[in-house]
Amino acid sequence: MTGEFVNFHKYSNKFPRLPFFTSFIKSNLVGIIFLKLLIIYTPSINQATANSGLRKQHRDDFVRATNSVLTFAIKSCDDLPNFLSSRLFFLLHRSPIHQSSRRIISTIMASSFQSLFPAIRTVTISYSELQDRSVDLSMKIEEGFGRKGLGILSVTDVPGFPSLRQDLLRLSSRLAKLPEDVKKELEDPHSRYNFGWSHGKEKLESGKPDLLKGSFYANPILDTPTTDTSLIQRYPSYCGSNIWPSRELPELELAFKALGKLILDVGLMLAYHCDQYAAKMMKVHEDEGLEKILLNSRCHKGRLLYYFPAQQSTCSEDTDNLSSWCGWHTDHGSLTGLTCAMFTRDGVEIPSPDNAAGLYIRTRAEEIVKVCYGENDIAYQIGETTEILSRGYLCATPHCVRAPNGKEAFNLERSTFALFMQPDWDQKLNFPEEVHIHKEIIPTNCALTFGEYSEKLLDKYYHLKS
Ligand SMILES: O=C(O)CCC(=O)C(=O)O
Ligand SMILES: [Fe+2]
Repeated sequence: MTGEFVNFHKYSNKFPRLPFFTSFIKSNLVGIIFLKLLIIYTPSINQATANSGLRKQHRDDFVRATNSVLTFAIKSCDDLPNFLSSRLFFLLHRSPIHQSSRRIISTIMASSFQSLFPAIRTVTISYSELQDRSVDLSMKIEEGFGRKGLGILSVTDVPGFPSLRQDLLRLSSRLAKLPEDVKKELEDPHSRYNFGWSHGKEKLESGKPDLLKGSFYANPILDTPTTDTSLIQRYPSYCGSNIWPSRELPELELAFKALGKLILDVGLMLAYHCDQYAAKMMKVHEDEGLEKILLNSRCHKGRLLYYFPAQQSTCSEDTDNLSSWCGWHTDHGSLTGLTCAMFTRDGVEIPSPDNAAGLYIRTRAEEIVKVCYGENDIAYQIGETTEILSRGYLCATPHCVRAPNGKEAFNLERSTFALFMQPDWDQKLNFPEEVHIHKEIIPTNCALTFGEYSEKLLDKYYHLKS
């Protein structure tokens, strides 16, 4: 899914904007009508072609050709904002609509209509509602995580959260600016850089090393989840030990653990309500609910992220792209907690200078939206493992991060924190008979542990095993 999306973006960039075509459309009633007809009817024509009795080769050629005209026309006229945006939104919600047209429309909206993205507020649940186990929050869970939901929700008014967020996020640039030899000491190649400092070790969508951001990973709950050397050897990214810069940045450990623990505690409350929601549709075994799985886990992982200022990043190729700071992906574990990012310039906190920069998600309706939530809210997203175990009633959310553009981007840094809550490496996962993601690695009638499942996933998709 992600790959297709990225390829399309490259493909759509090949279409030039021809000034004469733009002025023809804008100054001429016939041009406007032509564009309207093109936008309204291309998806329907493509859908009809896909369902027709033509040979597959011909159907594909035809759809490709009409999509090319549509792409070209929209790219030529991307400053006809109101008409286009409302029309595109309408189309995105139209059903049926040919998949490729849907992708084109949402991608073009995302890449060309910078000021026109729908900026959507997350579904919110207050901390006091969440705390009450007798309240039925199914509607909100469905709106946030359900099959037709937005894909993200946030928890408001969490006591103590604002100061813990600030305390930790302020340390990220100090960590990133430590001398190179100090950061090298904080690296852990054995865990594939899944503990301690990691910079340039992960890959961008282009396949180049990701130098745009630095990450610091640690388990906020357990410094040493196990001393069993065979387990550490087998599951180094879960069973390894934390590495703290105790001399150079001693404040980091406390701040990281305090924030990570709070996001986990709130995540557990949310997990209880997710289980209540899922139980309305399917049988949730007492020991296999999300809350129990997270409660029993020894391998939750925090990630403190620092996005370097633009002129320091060595990769300029991706800067015009929607996923220019962090590529499209779905998180692999159970539930991810996210802070609202902090923007700084020369270490001084500033409001985000570019509204288009930040977290984007692809909703269940295949629409790309910029998500907004309060500075003091904790946002949560479902990971793939929960999507599989809940038979798709709780859906994982594709997301990416867009870098700021233009003058405002100069010297701008972004810091944020993610807590990846995931099952214990020893947790037996009883997969449903029908799974719709990662089918190839999930055996039927056989339970795998989360550790085994993750190994298979790495072998199959990431070819990272040494
Ligand atoms: O930087 C962000 O806001 C999101 C980071 C993220 O998605 C991740 O670390 O998995
Ligand atoms: Fe993520």
